[in-house]
Amino acid sequence: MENNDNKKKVGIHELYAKGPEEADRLLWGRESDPETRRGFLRKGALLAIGAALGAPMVHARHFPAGMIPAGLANSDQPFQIPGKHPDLIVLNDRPLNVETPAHLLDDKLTPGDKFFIRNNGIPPEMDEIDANTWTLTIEGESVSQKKTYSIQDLKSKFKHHTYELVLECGGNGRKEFSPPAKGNQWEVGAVGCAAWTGVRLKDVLQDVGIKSNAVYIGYEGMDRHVSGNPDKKPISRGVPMDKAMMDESLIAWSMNGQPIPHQNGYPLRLVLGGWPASCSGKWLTKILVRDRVHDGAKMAAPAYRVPCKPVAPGEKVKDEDMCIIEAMPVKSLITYPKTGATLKKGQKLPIRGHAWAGDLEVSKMEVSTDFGATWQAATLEKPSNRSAWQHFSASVQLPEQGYYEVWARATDSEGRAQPMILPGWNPKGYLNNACHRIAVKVV
Ligand SMILES: Nc1nc2c(c(=O)[nH]1)N[C@H]1C(S)=C(S)[C@@H](COP(=O)(O)O)O[C@H]1N2
Ligand SMILES: [Mo]
Repeated sequence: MENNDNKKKVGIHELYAKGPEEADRLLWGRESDPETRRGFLRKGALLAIGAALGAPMVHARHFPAGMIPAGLANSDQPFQIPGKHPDLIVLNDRPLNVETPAHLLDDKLTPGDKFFIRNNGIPPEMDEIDANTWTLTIEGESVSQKKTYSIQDLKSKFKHHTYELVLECGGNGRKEFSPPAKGNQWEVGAVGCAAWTGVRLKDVLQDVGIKSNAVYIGYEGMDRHVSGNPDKKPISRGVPMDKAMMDESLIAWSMNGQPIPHQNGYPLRLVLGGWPASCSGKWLTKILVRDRVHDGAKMAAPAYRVPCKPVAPGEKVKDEDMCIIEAMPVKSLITYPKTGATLKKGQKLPIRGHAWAGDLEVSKMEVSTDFGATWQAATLEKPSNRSAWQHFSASVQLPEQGYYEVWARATDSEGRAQPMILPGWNPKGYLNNACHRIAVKVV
């Protein structure tokens, strides 16, 4: 059974928690009549309440100011993010950070409603976004001339490409770090692989004209800093030119043949598969071509960096000894069965999952049911393209009644395998690619 205990409420609940007066001020403003305490909800407030309730409040104009919608009052009500599967796990609601339980990643390509959300700031509201007037500007020290494109320009000027690309948060697996690392306590589900459609970043950069001194690109998006300070960006990261110029590096407007979901960057985002997903800017408005390593928000140490040399758990590391994370390490996930599955003695247990390895290919996949004493080869499919995840499957026989764990281990094309236990502790809790384990019982 799913456990909703760790699911928190959306920001609207916190707003009501400030008391009816504050809620009144923020939601109803002057439009509320103090005599009758009736009034018109502000447009933004209506949307926020609709989002929190999972449906628009039809008779909103009759709803008394200051009253808490009954649909929000029950603290047991599962939190529902519009367009997202109800069983996703909310780790934080301001900013919104939501992970996918492993068994919900069983699809070959992760559907939009199951794709994790990692926000560093406050996304633009849907009613602030107009895909028809949206523009992307390419500028920076290393462009010959600044240039702006509408989404229509991108679609009509450049060849369209579709690639299956893995996005995994650099902090996926942080929960296992000991001593613990601050930040979202991701378990295993800050990862997904979708078919992204757009234009190649390199085609656009070539059209703009790039100077020979270009070393890095950086992005800016339309989201706002949580402080509300308009001069601060929540995040503005990037990648070296080599990664930017790869065939698979996309400026995308579509995910699995649909518009990109709001929380995943609608209407336009960068998709740089295989690297920390923090490089893949959402709500993309600007790309900077830099003559130096990009120095936007969350590029400086210690964000998205690990010690350049291994350190002991808990050790303090100086900023200058922290190096930027590039391609993500080899990893895999068992997506079927779900942990806790039971089967009858004599039944064979089918196992499925995915494996990925940054910009490399996964060359071997194995499973173990005896805590790693012996390993059995799994069937591993080829990737559709570079930086796509690869599906694996196996069938195991469990000898007698009792508790078992299924462990899965991937090895990349350079011979590096996933470790069984947490690899290289680091202060910020990045790059945990330890083997995934699930529990099963034979009864
Ligand atoms: N504009 C913008 N882009 C962003 C972020 C953000 O907060 N704002 N978060 C980054 C991080 S840290 C991750 S892990 C991925 C998450 O992508 P997703 O929310 O679509 O899963 O988006 C990246 N791009
Ligand atoms: Mo991330």
